[in-house]
Amino acid sequence: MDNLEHLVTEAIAEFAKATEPARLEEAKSRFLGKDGSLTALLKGLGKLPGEERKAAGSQINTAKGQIEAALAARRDELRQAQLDAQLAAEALDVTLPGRAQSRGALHPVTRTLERIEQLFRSIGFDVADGPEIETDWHNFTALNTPEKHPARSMHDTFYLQDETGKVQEDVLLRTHTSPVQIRYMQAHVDKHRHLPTMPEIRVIAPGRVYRVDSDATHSPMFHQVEGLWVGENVSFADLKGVVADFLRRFFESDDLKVRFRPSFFPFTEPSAEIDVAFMSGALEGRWLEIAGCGMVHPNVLRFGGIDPEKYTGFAFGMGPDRLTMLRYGINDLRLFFEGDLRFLAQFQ
Ligand code: 2NM
Repeated sequence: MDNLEHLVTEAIAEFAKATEPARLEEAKSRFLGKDGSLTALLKGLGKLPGEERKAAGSQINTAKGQIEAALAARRDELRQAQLDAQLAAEALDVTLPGRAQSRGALHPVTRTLERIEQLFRSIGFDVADGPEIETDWHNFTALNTPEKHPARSMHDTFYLQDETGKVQEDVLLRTHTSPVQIRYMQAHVDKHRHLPTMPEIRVIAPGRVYRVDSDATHSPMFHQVEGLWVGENVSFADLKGVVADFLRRFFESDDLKVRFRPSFFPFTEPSAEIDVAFMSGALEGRWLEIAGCGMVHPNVLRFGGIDPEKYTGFAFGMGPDRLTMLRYGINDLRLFFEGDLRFLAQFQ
């Protein structure tokens, strides 16, 4: 039967054309299904005379077997192809180099702050902090800053608003860490009120401070470290010794030149600016303004609860941001606060 052979060839070709299992099953039903070509031939057998029917039946069954074998083979092929595609899609190249774990590091200003804290702790200073949202009293009044002082204007100080958006004259972002010193003095006095003489106060207050100012050398948020030493007979000579020793240790330079230049602050009297000059390196011989200091004003001691007739003290304030810029040769303060990893990753 010629057309049987033809049918088998056709089925094999149709199966080969099916590239998806669903198409293959459609092709299958065209040949082997209820209304399929081969099924039609089998149904036609009944019309044939006995002898012929037997021979034709056997030939049709042979063809059916060939078609079924071709179908099974094509099913296997498609299953294998599907598996190959999946394996290719999910391929994992175990020979690729691993992804390097990038190492975190402390912010350069944090490193400076930790270094400053460590150096002051080594000479017996406590490290204190306090709120960044302060009252006008702690930030200005207690620091002997008069009502009409320019620092108190909205031009220089960030004031907070209430729920209705109205400026609260009394609540602000601290402009220096001095209010921490006021709070520390009050707590210290209270803690030792049962003693005949108050133990000395030695404390530094590092932290964030805020001023309305923004350019390459000023950020609206920056850092300060202020120090305070109060006791009986604490003098300006003590101040000079402590500060000069600290700066030489901080910059790891025994021959660092340190000079005190008369100046003015409302909270100290007398007051001075502190300049340093390096004896080597890129900045050799140039005087750099690095900190301010002075003997704590009697009014400030009184606001802290301390009798200025019995005790004296010195205080100083410096900018760790600027110290960090000097230490690493950075020329734009804003780099510290932009969070750009290309900058920060250089301090690992
Ligand atoms: C400075 C300069 C001079 C200072 C004063 C006080 C306090 F609270 F004790 F009065 N703390 N820090 C001070 C003195 C800060 O910064 C440039």
